[in-house]
Amino acid sequence: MKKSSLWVLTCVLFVAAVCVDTQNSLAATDQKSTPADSARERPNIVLILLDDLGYADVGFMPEAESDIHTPSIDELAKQGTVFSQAYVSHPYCGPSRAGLMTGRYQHEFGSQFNLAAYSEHGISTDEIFFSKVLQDAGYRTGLIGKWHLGEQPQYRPNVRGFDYFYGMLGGGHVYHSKDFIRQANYDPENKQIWDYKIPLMENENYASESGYDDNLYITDMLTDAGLAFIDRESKNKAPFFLYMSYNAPHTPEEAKAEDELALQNILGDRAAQGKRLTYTAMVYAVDRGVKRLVEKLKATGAYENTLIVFLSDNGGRTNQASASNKPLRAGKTSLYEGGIRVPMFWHWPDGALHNGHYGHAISSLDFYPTFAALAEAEIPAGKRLDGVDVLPHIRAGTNARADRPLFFMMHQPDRGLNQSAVVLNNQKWYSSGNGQWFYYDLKHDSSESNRKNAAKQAAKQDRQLVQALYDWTCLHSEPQWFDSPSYGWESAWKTKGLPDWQKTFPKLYRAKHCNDAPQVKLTTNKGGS
Ligand SMILES: [Ca+2]
Repeated sequence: MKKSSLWVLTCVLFVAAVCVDTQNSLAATDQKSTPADSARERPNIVLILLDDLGYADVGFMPEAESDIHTPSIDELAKQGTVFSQAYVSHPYCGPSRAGLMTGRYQHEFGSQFNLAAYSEHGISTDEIFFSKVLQDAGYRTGLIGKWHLGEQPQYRPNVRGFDYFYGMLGGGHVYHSKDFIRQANYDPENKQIWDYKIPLMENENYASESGYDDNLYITDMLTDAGLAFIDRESKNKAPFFLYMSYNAPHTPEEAKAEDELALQNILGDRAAQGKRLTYTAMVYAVDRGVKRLVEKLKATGAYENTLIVFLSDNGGRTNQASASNKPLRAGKTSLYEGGIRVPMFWHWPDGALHNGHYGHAISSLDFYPTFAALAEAEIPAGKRLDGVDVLPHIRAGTNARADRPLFFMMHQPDRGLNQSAVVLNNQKWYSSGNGQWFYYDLKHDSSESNRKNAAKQAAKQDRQLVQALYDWTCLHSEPQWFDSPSYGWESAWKTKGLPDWQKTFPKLYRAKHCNDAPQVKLTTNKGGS
């Protein structure tokens, strides 16, 4: 290993582990994204997060499927910046959202698994969400839709930085109101009830059912709530942050019949069939929602100075043949690109964004420091962050992460394995967790189909990325929960000796690795005041 390369990686890890406090304080308080920003009103931020949307399942992506119809989303993307190498920090819902809201890898605070329905657990309150940082900076904040970061009162949106919440605390919901359990028939003490059917919430109460009938569709209900939020908040001088967390197109696959018909009419022979038609109609319902959100932003005068960010929380589900992540390999719950690389655009007319395509790697971990800088917010003292303020790079088209690898790990207790990957620019190392590591050249092989040839070409120093990934595991905390008890993952974790770094990193493993690494902090950060 060359000394210079080692230094770069040491620096990367050192910055990741220790230096971020200073860096991000500076980013938040002393630096403006451009000098012009200080003269401008702080922008509104609308974050549109879809659930399990495939990489090719929205029209603006380079290899979009022809049976997808998303004209309103595509129009925004065309006027904004499209990202072809945008990552989330985990290949499924809960941990990905934990990374998004905390700006940290979820493994560092024990949130590696989904929260089960009715769980007593939630994301550690030591972790200050960026919603709280924006709220403290004077933003009016709203979450519409899916939360999945803790159902108990101390973990709910209203105490994690959201002035307003409308939606579901758990991991998803059925789509048609005829299938919702009405409040009059709902027993909150009955934990046998499928949580996807329970009444929607508004702040700390169940949402009003006034005007309910059996023909409502949840995607439209969430859009309606988003429109009402924009209506209310655009009247205030304060900027707003609206987190539109649609549960579509996550299962259950339930579309409006008229959306399926509309796609058949519009697309003719190109329209999908069967379950794929249902899925594409669920995405189309979101597109109809985005159209209305844009119209509302325009009608209220908020449009020009609103940053709209659109992405998916993880890759699409290909195992039931509904989603498409073309040309990427695999999908949700995989650390191949199809599980972690997601469709994304940013749109902000007043924001001087780089128009067109941004091809460098970027992560949802970068949102926290970027949004905080935009909001001129103060990041809490001692808050650890794993991302960077990417806005200057998005404007300039430069690489925000040229020397900052992205780490990925998905524990699979039932198999006793840690599926693992590390990406730096176009270099990627991947292991299913059995100790074998494969190199992929993502620039020429984004579908990760050529591991053998690529492995021969891989420069020896690239293996240092696996070392960096191994070093990162020193920051991990034990999982605080293990998804549904019915999976048996907690006992499997123990009986199979996870995390078992020796199995994942056989060539690098040292029993005392973490204890003798000076840059390592094993304690959870307290996150300031
Ligand atoms: Ca998801």
